[in-house]
This record gives sequence, C-alpha cells and structure tokens, in this order.
Amino acid sequence: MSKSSKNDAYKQHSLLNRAEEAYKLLKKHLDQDNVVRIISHNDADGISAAGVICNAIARENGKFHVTIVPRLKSEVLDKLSHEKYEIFFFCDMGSAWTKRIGQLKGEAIIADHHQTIDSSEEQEGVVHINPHLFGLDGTRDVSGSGVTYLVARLMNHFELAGLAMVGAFGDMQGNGEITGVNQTILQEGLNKGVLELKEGLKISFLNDEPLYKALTYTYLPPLPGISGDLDGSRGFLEKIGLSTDIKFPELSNEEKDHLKEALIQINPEILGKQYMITALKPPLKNIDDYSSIIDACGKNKKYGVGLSICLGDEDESLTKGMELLKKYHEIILKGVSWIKREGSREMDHIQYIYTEDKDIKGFMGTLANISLDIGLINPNKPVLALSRMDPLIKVSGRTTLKITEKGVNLGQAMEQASNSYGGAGGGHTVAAGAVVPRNNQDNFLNLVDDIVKNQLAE
Ligand SMILES: [Mn+2]
Repeated sequence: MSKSSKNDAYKQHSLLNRAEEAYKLLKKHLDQDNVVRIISHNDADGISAAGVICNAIARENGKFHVTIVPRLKSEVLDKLSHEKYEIFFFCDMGSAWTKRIGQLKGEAIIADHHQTIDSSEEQEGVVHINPHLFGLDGTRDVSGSGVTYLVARLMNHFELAGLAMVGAFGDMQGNGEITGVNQTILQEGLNKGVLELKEGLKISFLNDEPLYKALTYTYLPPLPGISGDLDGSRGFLEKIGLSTDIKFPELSNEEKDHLKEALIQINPEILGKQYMITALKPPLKNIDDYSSIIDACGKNKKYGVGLSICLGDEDESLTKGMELLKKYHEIILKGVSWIKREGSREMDHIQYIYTEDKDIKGFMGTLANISLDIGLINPNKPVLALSRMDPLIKVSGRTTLKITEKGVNLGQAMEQASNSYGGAGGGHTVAAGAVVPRNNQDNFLNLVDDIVKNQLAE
C-alpha cells in the first residue's frame, strides 16, 4: 500500500467513526420513537440522500418528516428554529451553518460533503459528518448521499449503497474512475451482492428508448455530432446501415457489434464499466439512468416524485418521473441548439452564457456541463451560466478537472465574488453556484475573472 493510500485509509476510518457517532445519536432518538426531521437539498444527490436516510428509518419502523429545499439559507433556519423536533438530520447541506444548527431546539446530524469556510468547530448536540473535516475530498470522492449512507450502513442497510451511488452520479462523480469513499461504498455494495458491475455501452436508457434517441441523450461520454443532436444521431445510424427507430435489444448480435465498433471510432470511452442495482429492473437498474430520472424530478421541482421513486414507488411515481425526464431531454436539446448557435461570451479567464428563457433557466448548470463536455464552448475556461431571476441573477459555475488541477477553485471564487457584491455563493472546485443582485452582474463577472486569474497564477 502506498503512503498516500494508507493515509487515505486512516482518514476514511476517522470519517467512519464520525458516522458511527451520528448513528448512535439517531438510534437513541429512534428508540425513543422520535420523528426524525430531515432537511435535504433539491438536486439528484440531495433527493437520493433523503432517500437513503428515509429508507433506513422506515426499515427500522421509525418516523420521519422530510423537506427538500433549493438552498439552506437563513430563512429556512429561522423556520426550523420554531420546530419542536428532538432530532434534525441535514443531508447534502448544513456544513456552512453548524452554529445555527446547534441552536435548534433538538439535537442534529449534518451529513454534508461541501467545502465551507464555516467551521470544524464542534457544536453541542450536533454530529457533523463531512469528508473535508478529515482531509478527504468531497468534490470527487463522495457525495451527500454517500455520507448519509455511512450512517445507514451501520443499521445494516447495505442495499442502500445503490442510492448512495445514484447521488454520486448525480453530482458528476460517476464519470471516469470511482475513487475514495465512493470506491469503498461501491466495493461494499459489490461484495454484498446488492450492486453489479458490467462492461458495456455507456448509452443513456439503452434498453428503453429507440436507438437514435438513446444516442442523442448520451452526453457523457460525449459523442460529438450525436450528443444533443437528433439529426446527427439519425444520420449516424443511417450511415452505418442501422434502422433509427429500432431499440438496442432488438438488434442482432452482429448489428450490436457493428454499432459498438462505429461508436468506439467516435469515442473509445463509450465502452466502459456500468453499475447496476441488483434488485431493480430498468429503467432504475442502471445507476446512471436512475440518477438521470431523479435529476429530472429535481430540475422540474417535483421533489416528492423523486423521493417517492427512491422510496420504492415503481408505479405512479416512476411513470411521472419518466415523463419529467422526457420534458427534461426536450429542454436540454433546446438549450444545446441555442448554445450551438450563439456560443459563450469570453472574458480573459472565464466565459459565460446568459438566458432569460423561462424553460431553460432551471437547467443552466446542466447545460454548462454539457457544453464543456461535448465541446460547444471553449474547454479551457470555466463557464458561468447566468439566469435572470429579477431582482437577482442566478449563477451556476462549471469547469473541468483539468482546469481545477491548474489551481482554479470555482467554489471559492464565486463565494468571494458574490459576497463582495451583496450576494451569496459557494460550492465545489469544479461546480459552484451563486446569486447576485442584477445591477452587480458585470462587477461580479469581472471579479470572478480576476480571482480565477490569480488562482491560475499561484
Ligand atoms: Mn451533493
């Protein structure tokens, strides 16, 4: 074992110990029949994280009350401060508010993975689990769902490793190698037989959609000329002599091989590892697809639908979830063709895209990711995706690991720049968010540009 991985194992051990403290606190309250007050984030990771802890509590015959929120802000905590629950459980958020959480009427568990300026300082009655507290990576190596799973696994609910990975995929930790705590969780799932590993074509909804659609909806790995391009996708299939409307399972073995070879020519990464949840059927079986469905629920603000799917409703909620996914795909296609047409506006060290389109507004972070991935915009500069939400501008910042390795930390840049102009923000090195007053949009952009310049120079 190398020195660094030994070190990493020690750090993971410390994180697991903290999770065990949380488990003991939760167990105490479940034994007293207290309702667990769960607050989680509204993205795929946050919804999955809520799913992990709700499932675990339900299986222990416990009771819970969940609220999913877009952001943990002061007003949310004001409301919670009037609630008389004995135990609060924050998923995928909370690390930035340990003090306020310590002042709530009940005890609290925070299961978060975001980096934050606020403290590792301990608060009475609060168990704070966050990889950053132990020198571990929370951007790439574990999600909010993963951190939450570290508590659930102590109740022997190893099958929830699947949902933990759904959250990780939702936070873009599923592309490329699975590393760190995610790898530990994945291995545990594989060892327990609740997860399966397959080698195959990494195409979205491969068995569920006609081929031309499945290919169009595949953004990671990117298929230039096909991803986000219905005509390009049809053209590709026609060129290699396959029917466009056919579904993958209907192809002969020879045709499947032919398709595989043609796709590998475009991007060899299309063939790779896929992770499946043993107990589930498509479209939830493939963790990547499961995550896309929950993401679509989140982006369409149907958090209850997403959470119900995580809680096992494969009828009504899954049907609704698939409708939301369809809508989601249509909006992304609309956005991709817009960016293809107009491109981004480049500054010295960053670039940005801006929309007032009400369909596209909620999807700007995803569009920023896709634009970088499939090469619609300059891959060498971080991109800020701006949506007009009077009187504010909502900003989603995205970049690549290649750029963060050069020293760029978007979370810090956006936190600092938004704070300087009457807004708020923060997040991870590769993905961050902020809101700023609209009249400070240009000042904010210039300051981020400047901070990124300095980060690159350091
Ligand atoms: Mn997260």
